[in-house]
Amino acid sequence: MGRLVVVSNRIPVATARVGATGGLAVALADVLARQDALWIGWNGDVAEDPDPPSSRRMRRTEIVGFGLTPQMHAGFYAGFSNAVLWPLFHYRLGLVEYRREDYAVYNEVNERFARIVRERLAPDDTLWVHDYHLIPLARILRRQGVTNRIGFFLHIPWPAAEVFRSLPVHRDLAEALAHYDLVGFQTASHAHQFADYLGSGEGPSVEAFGRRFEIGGFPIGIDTQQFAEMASKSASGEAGARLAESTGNRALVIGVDRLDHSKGLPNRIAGFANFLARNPDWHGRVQYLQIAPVSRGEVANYRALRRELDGMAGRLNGKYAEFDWTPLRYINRGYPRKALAAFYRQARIGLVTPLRDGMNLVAKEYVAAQQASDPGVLVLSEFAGAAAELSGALKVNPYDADAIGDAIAQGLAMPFEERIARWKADYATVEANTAGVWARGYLATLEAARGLIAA
Ligand code: GDG
Repeated sequence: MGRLVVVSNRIPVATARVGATGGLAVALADVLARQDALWIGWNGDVAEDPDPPSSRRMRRTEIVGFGLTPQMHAGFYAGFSNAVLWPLFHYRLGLVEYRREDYAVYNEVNERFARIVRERLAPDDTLWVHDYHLIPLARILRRQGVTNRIGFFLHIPWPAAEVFRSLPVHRDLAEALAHYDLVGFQTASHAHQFADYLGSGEGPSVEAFGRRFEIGGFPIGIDTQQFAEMASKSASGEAGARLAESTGNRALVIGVDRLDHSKGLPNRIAGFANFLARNPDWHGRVQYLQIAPVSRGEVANYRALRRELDGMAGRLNGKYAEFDWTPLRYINRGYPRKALAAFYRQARIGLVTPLRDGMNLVAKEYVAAQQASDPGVLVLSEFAGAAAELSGALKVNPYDADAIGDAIAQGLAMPFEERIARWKADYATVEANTAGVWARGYLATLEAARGLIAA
């Protein structure tokens, strides 16, 4: 059996104790434990004379990382990936900053990825390419004669056809995707929107640009059991105990998100303000903790978002705080996973209201972390991929601050039996559809995909 070759923008970050952290490393842990693998990606280094590829081992996986020049980083990462594809695919067209030169650099950096992959590829290896940074990779490899099975998984949403068409290079990018054997999305609805753009019929097998390939929805999960155990064990740990002490008898509402435009943070703070305005009886009895570690600080409009949120948080507390109560604790720092798990478990309400999200793992982590005998309530955006699976959550339109305020009030007042019933349904889903199930399901489909060239 050949190796699994994972290609992603970033390679996992090594830490002394846990081996690797980072969403994808956690999601792939199960399949990486079962077979020899190679993982190729950017190591985070940006320099005029960047790091050449170098390799280290993480158990059965060889990890090859390399650096980028400032010019590559600007065009490929900050430019086309995060100032065009990310906002466009999350329906934030006003934030798109398209430049033809950035698309050229995006393709050049993909050529560099392809070179590094090809130098290490064996004939029976299976490639699994991750996310919007690397859409052109298979096309480059195919042009160089690579015939290996190649799969792609998009972690972010695929937009409606009309929205995708607003991208000047939409056709070229879609054509690039046709060079994979399997193009996976988080939900059936994203796959459907891609098929709609292609005009190719529903799938799973589609024909476009003279090629036949497969598409499908593969909802990503978490390691539910492990997360639940971590939440239960760390509940009485130092961070959990400190939070409990400082919260006292107040009902905790929690949000955990990278500081990102897609996460709907301004709308969420407006929703909480709305809840306070309409529910004076809750003043002094509720505590909203919003953890929002800064991300992509190098992209200009992320700095503007940060300023906006600083202002909103300050105004909310200025208006409602008392000498002994701060309604919102807004924090731009990250915490260890263990601490997060303990925090989720204490929260009566998990607030997950992205404007749009591929999946949203925080929603699943919140469900996994709850105490079975006294679970909290998940308030979830109907535009997160997770909404298709988590039928027990209170669904909200994240653009509607009134609805967010209402859902917080409803969640806080929810009768015990209803809380249990909703949580049970969601826990069963999250327990059945783990990260391991996702990865194995995707790879089995890729294995079976024919990937025949149509013409
Ligand atoms: C993309 C897609 C899709 C957050 N703050 C801290 C921290 N986190 C962890 C969370 C969670 C992860 O980061 C965030 O995952 P999400 O799924 O919520 O969102 P994205 O980062 O946007 O991920 C998304 C995902 O890819 C997977 O396919 O679900 O739709 O956008 O695990 O817990 N972790 C720690 N400290 C923090 O302060 N340790």
